[in-house]
Amino acid sequence: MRIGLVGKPNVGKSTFFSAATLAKVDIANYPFCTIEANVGVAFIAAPKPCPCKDLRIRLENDGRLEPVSEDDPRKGSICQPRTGTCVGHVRLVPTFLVDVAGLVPGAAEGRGRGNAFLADLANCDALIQVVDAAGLTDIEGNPIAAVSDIESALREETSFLNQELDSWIFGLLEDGWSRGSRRVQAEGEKGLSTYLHERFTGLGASLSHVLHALDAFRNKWGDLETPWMWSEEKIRSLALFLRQQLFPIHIAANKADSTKGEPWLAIESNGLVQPTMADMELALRRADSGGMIEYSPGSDSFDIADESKLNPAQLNALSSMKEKLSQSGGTGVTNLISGVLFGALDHVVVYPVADENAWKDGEGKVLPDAFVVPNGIEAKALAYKVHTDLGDGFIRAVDGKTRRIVGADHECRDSDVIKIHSK
Ligand SMILES: Nc1nc2c(ncn2[C@@H]2O[C@H](COP(=O)(O)OP(=O)(O)OP(=O)(O)O)[C@@H](O)[C@H]2O)c(=O)[nH]1
Ligand SMILES: [Mg+2]
Repeated sequence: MRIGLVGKPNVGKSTFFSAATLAKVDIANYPFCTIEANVGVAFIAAPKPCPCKDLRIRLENDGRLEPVSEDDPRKGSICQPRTGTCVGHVRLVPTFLVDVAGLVPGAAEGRGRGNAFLADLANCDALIQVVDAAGLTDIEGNPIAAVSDIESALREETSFLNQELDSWIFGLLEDGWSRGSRRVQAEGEKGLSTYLHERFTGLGASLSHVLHALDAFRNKWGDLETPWMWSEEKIRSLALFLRQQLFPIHIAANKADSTKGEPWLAIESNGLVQPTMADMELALRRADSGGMIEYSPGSDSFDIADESKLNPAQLNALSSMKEKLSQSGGTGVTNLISGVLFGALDHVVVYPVADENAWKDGEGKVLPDAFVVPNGIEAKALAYKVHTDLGDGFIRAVDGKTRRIVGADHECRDSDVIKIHSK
């Protein structure tokens, strides 16, 4: 999973990126050795408890495990994650975050990083546009006193990314239009969907994206016949419907600590809209890493470790952060990422194991792997995610919770434990 952060300069993309990818020391030991400079890993809590909770209950009932002790640093978790951590059965799973700098008007016409910028966006599974909801910067990112009409500024800012994407998609459509039209002449409507699917697979288009876009288009324009006669306006409108399918854009209405009212309510978006306080998230995570406070990302509060070690200025800063945090129900940073991943993208966490009874891998590690996959992924497709050989040699799978033998088309659900048998 790869989530791209995009937005005009100075809105707080890098702050959001650093805050979300700042891992505590004990989770920094992850095996992504070579990642690009602007790519980081954010650890996000799985929506459901780690199955090590069920395993613990089973072992305790069998008298093979003592109940959790008061001072257990892992608060009962007994899994051994290869990546991320699990404390109190809250399993943290990795997701890639990309800081995609370089949003300038005219990218589709080649301005700034031009098509390279747009191609970076297309490589992401989802996009979060960071906007400055406090209106402290102009459209080029220069600091200003505060815009007079923040609502319309925000609408303009968010529609401008959409327009860039629309023009880019329109360019790609126009480019091959006569070929696409010929296929409609030969094959009818199906020719159009097949053509669009092929044309846009590079941008992550599935056939279902294309069919949804064509449905919306049909609602507006009626039939889909004679595309060789379509006006530019009509083709641009198809580009828009395709963009809505291919690039839902989620909004981080950042600097929410300094806004007047709730200007993000004015934003029109086909994705999530979440007020965020990226620099507070960064400060809290740093203070937590430094041992000054105890803060878990996503929480609306934190505990000060030892007040006697802090000076009055530090105590003041912490108490004002605490107030803002409880007012807004958290900084919004992890909530947004988790909302995109598990809500909007409808992904779930599945735990492949080699032993369906003990829930261990071949080396005896308990529930070492947690895969973030589309909800309902079929067992065989899951096998391919684990290893190509496992997919190629797939025979059957076993649901670790029910111990039922299931076939290649068995749909996996959130927090399932799956054993795959393969040749
Ligand atoms: N008040 C407030 N300021 C913030 C917040 N997040 C970031 N900032 C400030 O906004 C400024 C820009 O932050 P960056 O993270 O560098 O912004 P950017 O979008 O990466 O900017 P470019 O890399 O130039 O495109 C910095 O001064 C941050 O401290 C926030 O939640 N609230
Ligand atoms: Mg930056």
